[in-house]
Amino acid sequence: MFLQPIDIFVYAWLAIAVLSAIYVAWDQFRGNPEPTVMKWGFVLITLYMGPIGLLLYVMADKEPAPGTHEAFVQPLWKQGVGSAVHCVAGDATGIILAAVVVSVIGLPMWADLIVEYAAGFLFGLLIFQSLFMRKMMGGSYLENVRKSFMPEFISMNAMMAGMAPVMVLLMMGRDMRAMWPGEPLFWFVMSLGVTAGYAVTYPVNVWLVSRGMKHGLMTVRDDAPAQHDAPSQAAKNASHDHGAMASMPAGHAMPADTGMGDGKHDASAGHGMHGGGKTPTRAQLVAVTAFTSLMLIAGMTLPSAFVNMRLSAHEVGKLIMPPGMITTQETPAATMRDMAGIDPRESVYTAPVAAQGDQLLPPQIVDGVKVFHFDLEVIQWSILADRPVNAYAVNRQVPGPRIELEQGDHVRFVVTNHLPESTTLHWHGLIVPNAMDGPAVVTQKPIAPGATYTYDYVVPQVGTYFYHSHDHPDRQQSLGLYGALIVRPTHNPDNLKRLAALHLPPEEVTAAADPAKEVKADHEYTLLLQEWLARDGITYPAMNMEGGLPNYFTINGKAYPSTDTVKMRVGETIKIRFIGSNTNFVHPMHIHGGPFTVVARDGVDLPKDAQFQADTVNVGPGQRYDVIWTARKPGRWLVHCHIPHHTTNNNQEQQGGGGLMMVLDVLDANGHSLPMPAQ
Ligand SMILES: [Cu+2]
Repeated sequence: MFLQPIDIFVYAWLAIAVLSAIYVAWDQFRGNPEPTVMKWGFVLITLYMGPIGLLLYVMADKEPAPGTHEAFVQPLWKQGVGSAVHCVAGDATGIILAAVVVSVIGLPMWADLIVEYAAGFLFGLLIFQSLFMRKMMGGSYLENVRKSFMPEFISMNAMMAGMAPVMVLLMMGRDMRAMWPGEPLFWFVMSLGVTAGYAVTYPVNVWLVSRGMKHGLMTVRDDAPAQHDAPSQAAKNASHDHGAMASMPAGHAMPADTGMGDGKHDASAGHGMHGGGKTPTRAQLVAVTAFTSLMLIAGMTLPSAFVNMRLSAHEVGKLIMPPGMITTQETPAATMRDMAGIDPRESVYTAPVAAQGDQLLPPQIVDGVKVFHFDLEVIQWSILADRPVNAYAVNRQVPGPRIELEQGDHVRFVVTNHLPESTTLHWHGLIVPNAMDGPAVVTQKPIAPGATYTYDYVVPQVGTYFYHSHDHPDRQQSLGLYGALIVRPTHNPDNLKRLAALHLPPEEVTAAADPAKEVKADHEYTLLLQEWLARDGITYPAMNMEGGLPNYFTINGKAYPSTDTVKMRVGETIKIRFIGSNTNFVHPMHIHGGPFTVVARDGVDLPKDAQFQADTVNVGPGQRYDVIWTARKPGRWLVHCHIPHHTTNNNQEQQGGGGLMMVLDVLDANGHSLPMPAQ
């Protein structure tokens, strides 16, 4: 599944790597005249480095015409390629195996690097260099381990110096899918890391070959007679030469005093040494060893200046962080999990583009109790016709369903958590028993993924309220977990009985409880606000922190021009309930066409003499304002936030605005909208 733009390239790269490796394997074993260990070396590095491995093979090693391999591989730069190939093939195999194991076990990144270095070095030395090369070098296994130690150490240090920072910075940077071996991005980053390691160790290998301390490329030809019954390219090549033959490109014997050769072997033993006799001086060897060691230390430690090396794939693996988020060596895993985008693969439902949030949810009546079932899920939701987002939704809508109750109702909310993280719900502004209030950890155990929790209480007050997540609300409420809760006064005797049983102070419960005093209007509209951060197909929780700033804004889950239009007639009134379900910004909500009357604040009706006229109210997070607006003249009258950035969609205007903007369409005397102005 393509989650990020880079994924297309990742898949293409990995496919090319596999195809290239298949080609190299086919071509090598079909008849490229060289030792089996080098054949495998090229196959492995092509698998790891993809087209770059293929390029190296074709340009430096693949016999261009029968019988020409000896001369073709002679140049020092090609010998360096061969030497670096068998270093990288061995070391990288160890490093990659270690990286997989370490990710699965969940070791922190710093330990990851150490284990990878050790595995790479040991794999390279004990298996690839010594065991595989033994055939060509002769001597006992232990002898080969001893002789290979210094060149392997120098070469591995350079390799890891290039590979470590690439792995660390790309794995832990932003798209931490790269930390998990189950993700293709992990393998792509490994591929880049190996390539960087190869690039850094290549010049070192050229030097090692030139000083006779490492093997370069060599030619080995089969001595079997041509197989006439099964003529293959290999057989044809073999028939070209005379008997078993491994040629040294430069024709030099291995110098005995490098510790790499003992001089007993003739050319047929397969030494591919270059620049024979020019053994390094002790000073040169010390200088190169010291320099590559310093490179290694730099490669292993400098990345820790930018990322938190104490984190493991278990803690942050697979997270995708918002662009622009500042992560440092101290950024905790919890911070990253809080700010990470929703993995679109978690989505269980795609809402139709036209789907609306804030839809009235009728209760089930069970023994006189109003029962509501809330299912919390990850869904795909459209805030604009062409802007899908992922959201944490209640009953597959954003905002969650609107709950309309009467004062004194006994309600039961059965909340089932299908989200990938724990959650709770809080009944904002209502006087409920503490255990029903919702703050995670403080008043209740968070509802674990898959678990159900029932909130059960009697509704004490009248007015405009809302519910929202109270477990990591900076993340969950910002991702859509909230909805309106409207309570109306009632004469129902059962309700009044339950209210009396609450023994609440009368001024809290009865101030607006008289249905005769309810402030009514011809129309009613509930307006819930939210900020969004959606980039490159990933939705992040918008927040006031580096990288978390929003680029979309919605009224009832939709950005203008997808917001509702309310049609009215001149003289009619509308009661707008502004609900501060927004989490990070104060939105000065303004209505065109004349002032409105503020009749309630935070659910509490204002006494007549305390009501006031205004044309803008600052709807801060958590606040509610009920206002009555009268349609004075025909026309399209805007309701909008007065921070102009909040009336754009990703900083663009569409049809005259965006985001927190909607239209009150006051029809003319004939019941028609005014014509749109000529554009
Ligand atoms: Cu605003």
